[in-house]
Amino acid sequence: MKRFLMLLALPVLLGAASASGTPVPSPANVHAANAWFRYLLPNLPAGGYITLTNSGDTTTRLVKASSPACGALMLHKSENDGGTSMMVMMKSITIPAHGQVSFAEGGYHLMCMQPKMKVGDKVSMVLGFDDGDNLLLMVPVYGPGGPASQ
Ligand SMILES: [Cu+2]
Repeated sequence: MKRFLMLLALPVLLGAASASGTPVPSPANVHAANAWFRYLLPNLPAGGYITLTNSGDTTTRLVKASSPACGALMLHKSENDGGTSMMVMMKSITIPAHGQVSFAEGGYHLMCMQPKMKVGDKVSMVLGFDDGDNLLLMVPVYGPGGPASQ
């Protein structure tokens, strides 16, 4: 219910901000590009990939992610520990001022635990930052081969 309310509230907030005539600071000056989910099977988590660019003068942190198509949506990092590949849950992911962080295989990724999606869908996702800002995205869903296979 909380997630549903947040999605509803976002367009209202954006509308109010632009109506006031003041420039709308994009959330934490963070811009997202090349977001996509890799959907495999209904009972397997779907990986989420994205590039986040911080055009601002201050460091920001991604602290949460949610999507109605995912159940839980977690921040993960793949790590290689002495030849064993494993995933670590991240409390936050830092995006340096004037810096960029790419989520990709073998590194940071989003983990969509109970995917309710299919290849060809676009699903909504909200990224939350440590200053309280949210970024609402529509994310395309691809199969195992990713965007290059489409
Ligand atoms: Cu993971």
